Amino acid sequence: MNLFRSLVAVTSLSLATAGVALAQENVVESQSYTFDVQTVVQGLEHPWGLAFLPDGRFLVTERDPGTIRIGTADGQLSDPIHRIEDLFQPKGPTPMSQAGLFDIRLHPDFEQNQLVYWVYSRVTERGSAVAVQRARLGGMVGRDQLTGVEDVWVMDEDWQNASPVHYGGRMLWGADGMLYLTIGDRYVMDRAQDLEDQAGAVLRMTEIGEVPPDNPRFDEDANEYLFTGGHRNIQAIAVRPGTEEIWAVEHGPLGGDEINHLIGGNNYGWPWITGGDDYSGAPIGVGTEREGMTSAIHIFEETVAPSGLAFVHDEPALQDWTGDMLVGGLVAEGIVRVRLGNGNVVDEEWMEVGRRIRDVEIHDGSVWLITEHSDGEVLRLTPR
Ligand SMILES: [Ca+2]
Ligand SMILES: [Ca+2]
Repeated sequence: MNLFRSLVAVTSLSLATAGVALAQENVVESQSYTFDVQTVVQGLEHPWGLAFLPDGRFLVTERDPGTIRIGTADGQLSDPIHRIEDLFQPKGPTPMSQAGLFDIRLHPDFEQNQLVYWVYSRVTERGSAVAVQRARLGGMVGRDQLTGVEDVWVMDEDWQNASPVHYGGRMLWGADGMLYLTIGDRYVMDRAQDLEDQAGAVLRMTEIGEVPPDNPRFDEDANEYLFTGGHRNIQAIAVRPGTEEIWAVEHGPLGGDEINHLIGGNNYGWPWITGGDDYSGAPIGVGTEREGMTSAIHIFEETVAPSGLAFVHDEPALQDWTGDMLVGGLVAEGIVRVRLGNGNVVDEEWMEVGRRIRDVEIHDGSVWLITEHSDGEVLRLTPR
């Protein structure tokens, strides 16, 4: 069974040794490194978020069943340790639905408090709300449990609706200890420029979902959770190592995926300023600049469909890439490595993996990816 499409950059090799689920070994080539690709676990249902525990195991979310499982580097995968209640799913078959369980991240003080946070689409009377939930991970290895499950934040009723797309759904702990949450425009583009609206934005909140006293000020009607506005749909966000800067890679319209350095109080312009065209082919917006709006640092010429972001930092095995962004791509079916210099992109390298990539992590000298399929996998790319 060849899990990978036949691609120039991916060559099947005969497998000398096989672990529990290391069913296939492949190679991804880049300018600096040749990576061996291991399928660490497979059979996941639309995996969405991947987060490593201090003991080296990982948490992985499955989108539509709304489940959280634990995996190990040697290919073991637990049964679900948790299933989200009140998960929103559209009624009837909706093949394009993006609803379900999204990102998962450990609290910055996880070793002290064992708190895990995740983002999901919660069912409500008005359809669905983006919500952040947390629980404490406890129990013994092999009998892990999430206890004390509670919603720490639920999107205001005014902004809830039943659209099953453009949720955003990534979260991040800032260097300031605040929780940053991305919410897409819910496929109603003008919502991104309504700064009262929690959609089409990045929100900033405390660990218990409250408005921090030092949130940026937009105009007096703006939503008090707003950190940045004017976004289409961000699913790739990270702190740039060695700084407190927050960077995001955003799904644009056709040919308009973009990189932004997020500065609190800024409006990133969607749909007024953007690269690319509407998926219908019609032009959108007024160009790529407008007064009072922040232009993208970079607009990708080809569609990435950016879905996860990790910076390379302090990784001897990936020394040549120190400081670079690794962007996972659904449409790119691989990773795009981006080097920043002087506030611009100075190098861009596309590496084809042959699978729709949903999240990227760097751990233990390897690049770890999850693939977003209904038989999704955790892949480990280790440089030779
Ligand atoms: Ca992750
Ligand atoms: Ca923009």
